[in-house]
Amino acid sequence: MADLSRRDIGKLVGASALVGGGLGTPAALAAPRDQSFPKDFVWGCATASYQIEGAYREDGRGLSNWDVFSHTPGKVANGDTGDVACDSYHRYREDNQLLKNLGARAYRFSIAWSRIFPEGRGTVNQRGIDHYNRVIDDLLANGITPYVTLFHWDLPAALPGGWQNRDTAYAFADYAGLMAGKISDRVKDIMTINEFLCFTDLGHKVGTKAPGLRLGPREVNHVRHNGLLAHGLGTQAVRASAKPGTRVGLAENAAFHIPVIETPEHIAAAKKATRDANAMFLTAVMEGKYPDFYLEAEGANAPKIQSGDMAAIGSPLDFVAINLYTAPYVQAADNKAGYTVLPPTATSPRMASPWLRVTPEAAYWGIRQVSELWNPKVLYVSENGCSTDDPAVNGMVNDADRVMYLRNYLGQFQRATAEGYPLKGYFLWSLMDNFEWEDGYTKLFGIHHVDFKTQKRTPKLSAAWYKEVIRRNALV
Ligand code: GBH
Repeated sequence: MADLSRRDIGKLVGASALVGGGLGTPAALAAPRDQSFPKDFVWGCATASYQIEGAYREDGRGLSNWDVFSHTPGKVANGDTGDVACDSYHRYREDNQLLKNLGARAYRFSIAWSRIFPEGRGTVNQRGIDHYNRVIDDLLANGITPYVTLFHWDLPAALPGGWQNRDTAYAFADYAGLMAGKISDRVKDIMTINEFLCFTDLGHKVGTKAPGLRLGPREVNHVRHNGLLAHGLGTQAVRASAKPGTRVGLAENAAFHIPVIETPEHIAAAKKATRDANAMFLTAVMEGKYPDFYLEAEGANAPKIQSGDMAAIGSPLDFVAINLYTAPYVQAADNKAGYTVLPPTATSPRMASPWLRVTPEAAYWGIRQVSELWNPKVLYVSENGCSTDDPAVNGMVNDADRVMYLRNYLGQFQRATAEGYPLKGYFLWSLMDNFEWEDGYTKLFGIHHVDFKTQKRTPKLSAAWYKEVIRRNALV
């Protein structure tokens, strides 16, 4: 339908150009393209515990691997830590008001596992549970729906061997089951795990994230498998202990690919590239097995799979949530894989974080590829946003670059909804400037500026823009 009307507009524009010599505005051209989102689209913002909470030794919280990592000299820019961060542990009411002022319907935040189980497993710290109950109750009192992530990288430091130890997956399941039992009377959407690649590969192979190791391929594959197993056992545990009607999913930064030209051969090549690139993560979760090509390529280094593992990992999900930032272009090719991934060039536009290339079409193709490959019932964008350098101009934080970025990505998400893909909501990363992992406070993703000396929050230009998008339920 949308295509037809666009074609009609094209005809009209062509005709009027012939007749009118290009002067004046044809009526069809003046009519704005419908850029609205589906009714009941869930507009929200996202954060994560270690990046915003601070209060790292308060109310019985145990240390996490990110406390250890950020306190190790040389690991994080400027020696920054999350000891205080945005102090949201104490200021959550104020943060919830920021959401309310935006008109946001939902908030995605994560629970710090080590506040609940200071030792990772065993003794429960009731004060940790009380804290999140207060956060949830305050959100609900303000008409904001909580979406809770159970693990966003802050692993209890006390767990022996961390993710190298298979037992950590079982510890996660205990924690997931406990929390689901405590919050599912009020929280209906639970995400097990955020982004496998970051705590597996970047933590254990590249070493830029906690715990900062550089292990060999066999050990890395075991870490990946333990991460997937945690998701699978965690999903089962949530289902076993949550109130009926609780929905379970995960938040994954799947690797997507943009076809260089929108023709059937490049579209098919890009889709295959996406299934291949996620073989050890989302593909395994959605298909309940590692693709054969992956196991063959890894050979003796392939993960050791025990009976029941893949059934747990492939547990059916109620929704799939995608953290979507950037993706490369892909071209069909006459080689074994059937495609070539095009490397970015020196002039590829990027935001403040060097890895964050501006590729808005990734938004549309990401949603379409997940839908076509695995047909999930419901999709969310659990994160999308960017880092910018935000000078204050006339008392306003000028992040027009962020508005440019968001407008372009949202346009592509809108296309996906208009074509009928089941995208039900969008969580902007991030509600406010926060601790950006190994970049510390040098890369800022917030639509609210945070003065880390005074903890004052100030809406940026992008917050005003996002508020208007939410108000209209349409791209502005
Ligand atoms: C998300 O990860 C995280 O969930 C969130 O906590 C974070 O604050 C946000 O994005 C912004 O970064 O130079 O090759 O090591 C985003 C996906 C994938 C982005 C890994 C950084 C490292 C690139 N991340 N990537 S590399």
